[in-house]
Amino acid sequence: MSLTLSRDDIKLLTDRIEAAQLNAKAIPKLTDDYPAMTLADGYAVQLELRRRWVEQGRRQAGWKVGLTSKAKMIQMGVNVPSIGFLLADMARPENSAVRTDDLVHPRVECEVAFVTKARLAGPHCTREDVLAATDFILPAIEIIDSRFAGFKFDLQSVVADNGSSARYVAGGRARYAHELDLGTLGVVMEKNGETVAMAASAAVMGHPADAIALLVKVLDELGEDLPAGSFVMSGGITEAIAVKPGDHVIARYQELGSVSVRFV
Ligand code: OOG
Ligand code: MG
Repeated sequence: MSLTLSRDDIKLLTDRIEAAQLNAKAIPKLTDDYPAMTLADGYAVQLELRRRWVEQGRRQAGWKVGLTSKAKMIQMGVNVPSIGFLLADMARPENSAVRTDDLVHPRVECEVAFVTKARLAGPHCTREDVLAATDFILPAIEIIDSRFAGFKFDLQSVVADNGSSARYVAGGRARYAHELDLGTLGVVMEKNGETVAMAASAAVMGHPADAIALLVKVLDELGEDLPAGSFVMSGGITEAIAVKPGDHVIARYQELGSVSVRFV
């Protein structure tokens, strides 16, 4: 797929996304003004956003894969996975109070996170390659926040918006991948003491390591690799749940303990 946007358009759309993120103010999806935008254009905007922020001194911690489960695809009406980058300053401590006044309309997701110990690269990365390069697994909660009005978008727009990345909380109990059956881990999400979603990790492409393999293939298409020491989230297992100030969320994972977060 090729670029339809000029360098100037890419800069202009990156300005829009950057301002929406920094001011926590929703904007129309980018394809309203640029209907011919392609997936490659979306990644060009995401790359420009990453380049600017890294240049400003923000550090990349890893990546996230999104729209990897049926539940998420159905919820968002997009059926192709996307990737986004994670900055170190988007991380929040477990059980901390996460502000919502700097977010547009936050939602939470339960995800299996991987921390890598070897570089992964190339167009043929497999589940086995991912597991061999995995240092350990952590349970995580991702706090996504689309910058598009009504949390409505298409694939090109959400990719430009860095896959709705906003905050993330890792915690629980770290485990070696070989100690787990990563395809069958159950997770229950509770909000304010009530169960709001539940599923098993197989919901993520059959096995969450397959989502990491997909990430490596997308990175390869973008001319990049996944360095050792990366923190990678494999995608929401259930649909995402909206949160507001005062809410308390806990994700209870089989074998991995639990992760919690509060919103203020
Ligand atoms: C896009 C990001 C999806 C996931 O885990 O599926 C995502 C969105 O739904 O806003 O992070
Ligand atoms: Mg996610």
